[in-house]
Amino acid sequence: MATPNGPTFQEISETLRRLEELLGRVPAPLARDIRQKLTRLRALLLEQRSPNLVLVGRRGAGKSSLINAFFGARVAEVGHVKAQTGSGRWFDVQGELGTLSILDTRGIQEGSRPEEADEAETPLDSILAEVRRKAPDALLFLIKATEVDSAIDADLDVLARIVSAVDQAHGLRPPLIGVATHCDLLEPKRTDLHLPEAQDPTELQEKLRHVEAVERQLREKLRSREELRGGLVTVMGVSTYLSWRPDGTIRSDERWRLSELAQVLFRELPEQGRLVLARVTRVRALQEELATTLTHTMASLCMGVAVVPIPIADIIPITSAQLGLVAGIGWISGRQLDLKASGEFLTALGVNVGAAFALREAARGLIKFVFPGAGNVVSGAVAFAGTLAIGTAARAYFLRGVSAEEAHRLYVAIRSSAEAHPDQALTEG
Ligand SMILES: Nc1nc2c(ncn2[C@@H]2O[C@H](COP(=O)(O)OP(=O)(O)O)[C@@H](O)[C@H]2O)c(=O)[nH]1
Ligand SMILES: [Mg+2]
Repeated sequence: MATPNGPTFQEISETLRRLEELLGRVPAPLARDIRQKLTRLRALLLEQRSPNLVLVGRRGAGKSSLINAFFGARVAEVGHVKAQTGSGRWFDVQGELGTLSILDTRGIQEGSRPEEADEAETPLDSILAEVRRKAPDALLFLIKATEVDSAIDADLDVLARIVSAVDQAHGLRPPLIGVATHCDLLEPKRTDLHLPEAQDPTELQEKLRHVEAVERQLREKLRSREELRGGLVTVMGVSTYLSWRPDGTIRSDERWRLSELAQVLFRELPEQGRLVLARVTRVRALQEELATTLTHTMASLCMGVAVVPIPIADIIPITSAQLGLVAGIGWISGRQLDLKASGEFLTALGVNVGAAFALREAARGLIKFVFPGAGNVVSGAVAFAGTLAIGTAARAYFLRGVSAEEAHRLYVAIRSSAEAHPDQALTEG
C-alpha cells in the first residue's frame, strides 16, 4: 500500500537517495540546485506529517464543527452540553485520508470544572504545557459572528498566553487566523451564503456587508493586542454548518468559505504538513498546487540528473522518479497507487517504461556522436519535457478526472511543446 511508510514511499525515498549519489559527479552550482529540489521533495512527500492546529474559542464557538467541516465528515462530536476532556491534550482526529493533530481549548474559560480535569492543574495550565511540548503549526481563534462585539477580553488573554508559551518554548510565533463562525446567522438570516446564485443580489450584498463588518471588528480586537498583532495572518468569516443523518451521512451542506480558509491555512503550514491538509480537506486548488509543485520540482530534478555525464546510469533513476511522481500525484488525490499501478498509468500514456527509454538513449548517443558536446543538453531537455508531461497528464487524470485518452493527448502535446520551449514550460498551467 502507498501509505507514507509503505513500500511505494520507500521506493521513492530510495530513488531520491540514488539521485543524490549522482550529485558527486555534477558541477557544484548545479548540484546545489538539485540538492534543494531533493530537499523540497523529501519535505513534501517523505516527511509528511499531520499539521498541529490549536483551536481557541468558547464553548459553542464551533471548534468541533470546524474540524468536521474540514474533513467533510463527522469526526468530532458537536454541541456537547458539558465541557469534556478539560485536561486539553493534543489529540489525533482521524479521517479516511489523513489525520489532523488538534488541541481544542474547550473548557478553558468555563467556570465548571471539566470531568476529566487533573486536580492539580487548571485547564489553561495543561494547554500551556501541551503547546510547550509540541509546537503548534497554526492557531485558529474562533468566535461566533454574532458575538464579535461582546466582551472577548478573556478569550484574547488565553490566546496571548498561548502565543507567549509557544514563543518561550520554541522561539517562534505561530501564525494566527481569526475565524468568525456562524456567518449564515447574520442578517438577512434567510439569505444563503453557500448558494449565492440563488439569492436576491441586494440581500446577498447586505449579508456580505455584515460579514465584512464582523471581520473588521474581529481584526481590530486581535490587532489591539501587542502579543497577537505580529502573528495575525488574516480574519475570515465562514459557516461550517453541516447537518447529519442518524447514519452519519450528510443531510445538508451549508459550508461557506471553508476551502478559502483551508487555502489560507495551507500557506502558513510548513511543507511537511501541507499534503495531509490537502488530502484531508480534498480542496482541489490545494491538490492542484501540490501536484504542480511536485511535477515542476521533479522535472527540473530529472533535467539536472540527465546532464550528469554518465551514459545509461541516469535512465534508471529518471524512470523511477517519474513513477514516483505518478504515485505522488495519485496520493495527493486520495488514492493509493503502488509503483505497478503507476507504471500502468505511464504505459496508458504511451510511455513505454522500458523500451522507450532505451530508444531515447540510443538517439542521445547519436546526437553526441554527431554534435560532440550537445548530447547532454538535449538529453536534459528530453528528461525535463517527459517528466513535465507525465506530471501534467497525471494531474489531469487523477485530480480532474479526464479520460485516459485525454491524458494521453495532453502528455504528447506538453512533451513536444516543453521540448521545443523548455524555458516557457514552467510558467504555463
Ligand atoms: N448555523 C451554524 N451553526 C453552527 C456553525 N458552527 C457550529 N454551529 C453549531 O453551533 C453549535 C456548537 O458547535 P460546536 O462545534 O459543538 O462548538 P464547540 O463547543 O466550539 O466545539 C452546534 O450546534 C453546531 O451545530 C455555523 O457556522 N453555523
Ligand atoms: Mg467541541
